[in-house]
Amino acid sequence: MLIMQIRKQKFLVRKIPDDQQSIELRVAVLGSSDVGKSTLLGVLTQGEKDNGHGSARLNLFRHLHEIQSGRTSSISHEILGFDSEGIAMTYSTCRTAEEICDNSKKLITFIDLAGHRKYLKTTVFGLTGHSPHFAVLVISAVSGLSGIAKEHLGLATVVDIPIVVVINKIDIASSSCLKKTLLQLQELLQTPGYKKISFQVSTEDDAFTAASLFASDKIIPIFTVSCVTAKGLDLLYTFLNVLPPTINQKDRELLIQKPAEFQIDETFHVPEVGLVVSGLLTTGIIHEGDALLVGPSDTGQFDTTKVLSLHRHKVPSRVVRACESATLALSCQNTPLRKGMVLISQQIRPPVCYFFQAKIQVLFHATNICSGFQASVHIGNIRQTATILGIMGRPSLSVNDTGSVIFKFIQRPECVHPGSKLLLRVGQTKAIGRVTQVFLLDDNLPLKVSPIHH
Ligand SMILES: Nc1nc2c(ncn2[C@@H]2O[C@H](COP(=O)(O)OP(=O)(O)OP(=O)(O)O)[C@@H](O)[C@H]2O)c(=O)[nH]1
Ligand SMILES: [Mg+2]
Repeated sequence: MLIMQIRKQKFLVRKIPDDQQSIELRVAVLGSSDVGKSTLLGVLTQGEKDNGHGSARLNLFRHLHEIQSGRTSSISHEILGFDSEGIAMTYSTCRTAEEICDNSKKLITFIDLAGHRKYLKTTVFGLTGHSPHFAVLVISAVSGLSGIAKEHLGLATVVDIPIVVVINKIDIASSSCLKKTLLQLQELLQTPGYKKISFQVSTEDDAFTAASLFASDKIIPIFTVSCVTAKGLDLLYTFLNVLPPTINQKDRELLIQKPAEFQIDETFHVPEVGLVVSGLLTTGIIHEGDALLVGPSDTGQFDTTKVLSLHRHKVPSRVVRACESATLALSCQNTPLRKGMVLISQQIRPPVCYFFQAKIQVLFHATNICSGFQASVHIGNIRQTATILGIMGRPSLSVNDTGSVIFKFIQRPECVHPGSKLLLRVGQTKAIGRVTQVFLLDDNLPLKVSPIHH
């Protein structure tokens, strides 16, 4: 489906104007299988109700097996816009993604994630690698909070991503069932670890209040909706429309002035187009035609490449600025590309390392974490197994302990910035922290963290 969209766009000549800047919010959608995540996104972005048998989700699927099973397995992106009057720009008000972008002052990119436990790794990558501003946790009013929903909620909380809860399927839930689900959720949010209060949104005024309290990180808003009757969706639209941007224009200008660095989240090979990467531009600005470096390769090298064309929100564009996600077609080069790599301006000396140090806090582990322990480490778009080589000043770490740890990536070097957030995960074991220094591959010199701004 994505390939078809990119192919189709090859024939579109008009591009997003260079000076058009809209607010972009990335929203990850979490929750267990079958609660209606894809359906909710289908209904919000298409502007048409679901039939209760999966009609609304069809546009979001990317693989034939997803259409056949009805189950999301990969990460897909959908856009919803709002014009200057706050009117939702969907595929029912606009014919194309281009029209949605043209007419919108604010664009929301939804990242549809898989609910089934067997895709948990991909879902965690969606939370860490795709850098969402916040997450929507969808729960079915009928079946209530499942184990995996609790796990998703816990993960989003530990990686510090604010959460909005949507209780779906209220059309088929009895009022006692809905009450039970609400109570279950409120009880969970009162347990230690979740320090925020829940706020049920029942009126238009509540939606405004929820947006302002949510922006100052005080509450977890709860919406009750049905994708079949559309009940409650107007309040969700209002909330999404009035939610302020997460970064002010001045801070963003500072990021735009830095040299370009683009995190690669996904790579594709598109027939007739060639090599395509998608991800987030964290700093700087990239124009069509720019020459950049891409890497690191398995040996830590960077290759030169050229940006042949770029798309934002599936629409051809000439420029992408810091804090925007984009899809770039690159000229062929020798290194095979993978997610976790970066595209950087030729002025940058990238912090590539095998070894790095991080201050971590163990959130859950049954016994003690000692030297030699291996786990999957997520740092932004990087996901790789790393070994703990040593813990500073102590032999081991157990639950709730905080310590400074030296890691080594087991497979290949990565580009890691001191100060980056880190999530460590294997089975039930979870730890979070920040990278404090990296040991550069070239000369093994430590690159220390600059003062961290939380
Ligand atoms: N009655 C009713 N059915 C709904 C509603 N929302 C979704 N459904 C149905 O629930 C089923 C599952 O929806 P999906 O959107 O595929 O669920 P999902 O959460 O994306 O599932 P995974 O991709 O496996 O994680 C579909 O048959 C939908 O038609 C709703 O509000 N009411
Ligand atoms: Mg789905």
